[in-house]
Amino acid sequence: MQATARAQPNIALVKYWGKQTGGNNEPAVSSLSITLDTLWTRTHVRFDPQLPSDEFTLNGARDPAQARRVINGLEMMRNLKGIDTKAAVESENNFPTGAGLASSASGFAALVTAVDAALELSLETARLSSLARRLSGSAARSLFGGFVELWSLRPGEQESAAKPLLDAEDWPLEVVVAVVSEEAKVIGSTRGMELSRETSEYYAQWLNSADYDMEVCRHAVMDRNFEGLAEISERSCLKMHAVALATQPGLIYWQGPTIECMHRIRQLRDGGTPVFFTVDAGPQVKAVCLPGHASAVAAELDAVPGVKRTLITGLGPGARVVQEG
Ligand code: 2P0
Repeated sequence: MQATARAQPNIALVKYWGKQTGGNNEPAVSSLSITLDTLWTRTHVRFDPQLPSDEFTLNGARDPAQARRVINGLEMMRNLKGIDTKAAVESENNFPTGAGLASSASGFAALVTAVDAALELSLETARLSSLARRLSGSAARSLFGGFVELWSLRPGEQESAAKPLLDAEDWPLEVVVAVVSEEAKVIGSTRGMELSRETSEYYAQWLNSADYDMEVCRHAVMDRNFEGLAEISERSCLKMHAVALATQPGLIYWQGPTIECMHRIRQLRDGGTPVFFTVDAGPQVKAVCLPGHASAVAAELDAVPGVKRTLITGLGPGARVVQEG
């Protein structure tokens, strides 16, 4: 009744921003992401009849903010098994939570994978992706490695799940994360998306153009067309921020150095370096580049005033059970 799993965070190139209103945390738009390599969450789950209630620690400390969603995940999967046994969940990130890397994505992907093994449910990866999506939309994508698609619900489907598009080894892009600020964001993604749906004048156009962006992006990936990928990824990112900026109150996730990094990356690309930017619901900038260019890009971004440090990673595998304790 115990197991350990590892999962990596992912970065969306076509962004998820907005949920459907029917519940179940169904995304209102499709998204396409890359799963990272050297950054991971490791989660150990132990079901124990002696435990009076579920327990959750992150990096050795209780984390009440995340515990609610962890317990929701345990409940969903206990129901599938038809048991009521409580669990102790110990989770550890090898990357800083303030680095703007979605730790909820790797965290909930690792959780459902570990619980599946501990309860011997043997669910398909697509089913685990769907369960992870209910806990956090981006977590659905970290069940798979490399390039991953998460299409919003199609007519006739009950639940959306991510699916793999291309393995990491087949196009081993590199990612440089420029850390600009480690302060917590004022309005988190979940609330931000809700406010955008309710108030942003650009929200309807955002929904209408999402499937087209997905098609353009998936073709760029399948063709290993870096120029095409750069163009659609930056466009999706900037459109998502336009929707956020037009929300009431305006959601300004960028700091000054965020914009400086975006300009620097465009200058580098104009100068022949194969690199593009993407920015999520926070100030950090992620620079995606062709293999062999990450060190030079990191040096450039480290030199931008206001950048605190950079992290370099490649693309990696999906969530999996590991033997270590
Ligand atoms: C993404 N983000 O596609 C987008 C881009 C942030 C900006 O997925 O409410 O933590 O838990 O489903 O997954 C962050 O949102 O939101 C996110 P919930 P989640 O990566």
